[in-house]
Amino acid sequence: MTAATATLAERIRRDFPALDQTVHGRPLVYLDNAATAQKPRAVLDAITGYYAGDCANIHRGIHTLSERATEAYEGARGKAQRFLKAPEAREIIFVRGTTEGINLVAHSFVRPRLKPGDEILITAMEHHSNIVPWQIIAGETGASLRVAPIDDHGELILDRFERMIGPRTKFVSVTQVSNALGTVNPVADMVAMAHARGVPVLVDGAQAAPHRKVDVQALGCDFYAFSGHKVYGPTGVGVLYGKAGLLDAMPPYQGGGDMIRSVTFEKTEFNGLPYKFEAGTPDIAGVIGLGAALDYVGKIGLDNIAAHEGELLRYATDEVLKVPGVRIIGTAPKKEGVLSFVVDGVHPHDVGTILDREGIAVRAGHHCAQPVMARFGIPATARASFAAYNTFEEVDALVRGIRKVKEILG
Ligand code: C6P
Repeated sequence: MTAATATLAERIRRDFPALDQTVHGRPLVYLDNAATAQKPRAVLDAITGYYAGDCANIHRGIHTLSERATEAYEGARGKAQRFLKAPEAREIIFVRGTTEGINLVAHSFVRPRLKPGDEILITAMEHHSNIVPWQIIAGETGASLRVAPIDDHGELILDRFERMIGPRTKFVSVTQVSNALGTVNPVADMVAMAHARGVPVLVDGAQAAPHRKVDVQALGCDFYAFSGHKVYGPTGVGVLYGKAGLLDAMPPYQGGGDMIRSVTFEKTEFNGLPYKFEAGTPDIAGVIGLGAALDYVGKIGLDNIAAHEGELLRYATDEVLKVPGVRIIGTAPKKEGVLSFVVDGVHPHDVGTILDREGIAVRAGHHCAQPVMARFGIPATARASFAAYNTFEEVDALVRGIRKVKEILG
């Protein structure tokens, strides 16, 4: 631990009202950040500010409140563009979250290109959101889903992945960071491998965007999706980045208001980017809150966040492994933010329940990654996941909690 990183967590904790509470009489230790992160006051204020002062629909009215709301909403698009280093603001589509971003690409971009015998390639560490949409469109078109394997550490077997990209591969969709294992994938290399064979790639950034700088141009990916609520923003809002040329050529995902230029009963002319993909009144407050969250993260600095969380993960890994009978699931050399573990003879749900009695919030279950659990031959894990505001003392509390689990049930 360095003084600088300790100061970072301690300084910013005060920005998060939810952290300042007790649970079952103990100070809350919130280690379920991969599920959703807590929100800083700046985000809560931005949401309240919209509802209290600027509440109006966007892109429609010429009145002042509507103009203010539109400005804040479109301002957030610019923030998301800079956050991802996307070349153009119109390449940023506001969606409900990573899940909707992936579904949009599956249905508007990939499905129309599929014919029987075609393949979509994913990896064995994907979240259900990056499996099920592909299964659905494969089932509808006679295409199939191929899965690149991972090794016993939870690391992608890269040469197997590369060899699986063949003439039938029409699309590759991969996670940058595994939510169940913490593995960081070499996505820039994976994109290059796919592009060398002319195959477009979507990167699921749900667990990466909160923890590291993302540069979609450096990654070279065609699409990138992340969720606002894991980046200290509100639930119900996220971002899909797509290369303008691809988005332009895609049909809309949904029809409705705002995504049209003109409508008659005979014909509709669609709006341009990004509005073609934002049918209906969006989550205006959510988008504005997301903009505030990206500002907040930018102020702290993703490099500082990454350095702090890296130290927390190393410390937690060392300390948890000192407890006899605890096994870490996911031991790839490059990991981020996530410590999944099992305690010999104790069901992970019981681990989660006992930790909760100690005020410690972890997730226990399959983490919406059942195939990962199957790969490791376990039904579930307990998962501690870190954010910028977590401290080394909280890791100590987690380790004490695990020892208590062992005392009670081990
Ligand atoms: N993982 C977790 O506890 P949504 O639900 O659309 O915001 O994000 C879906 C998603 C997609 N990909 C990855 C890698 C994810 O981790 C998630 C969400 C949470 O691990 C909730 S299941």
